[in-house]
Amino acid sequence: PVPYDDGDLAVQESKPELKRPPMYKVVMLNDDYTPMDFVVEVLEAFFGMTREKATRVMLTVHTEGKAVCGVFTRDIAETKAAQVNQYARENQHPLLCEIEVSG
Ligand code: TYC
Repeated sequence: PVPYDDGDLAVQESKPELKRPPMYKVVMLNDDYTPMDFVVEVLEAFFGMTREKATRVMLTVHTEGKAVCGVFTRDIAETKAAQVNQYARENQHPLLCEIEVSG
């Protein structure tokens, strides 16, 4: 509140001016068929991971069932997941990413 805020809801300064955009996790799912090398390639190409990081994330997905590839605004998360799913489909692999609200 500011000194001249009389509590009227119409006074803009009585509410926060800015809200952070909701963030979305891109989650990669395990399956029994996609080759490990292909998953590592995808994590490098679409999420900018080093070979070492991509290998760690791939193995986490493989052993835990899923792992977070990154956290983005909604548009970016949706685009990344769609790009991965399309690229996997084009290469006849069942690999899938999904998005979920973070926090
Ligand atoms: N489970 C797969 C295999 O044994 C490897 C794999 C890892 C698949 C991660 C998908 O997101 C994935 N070939």
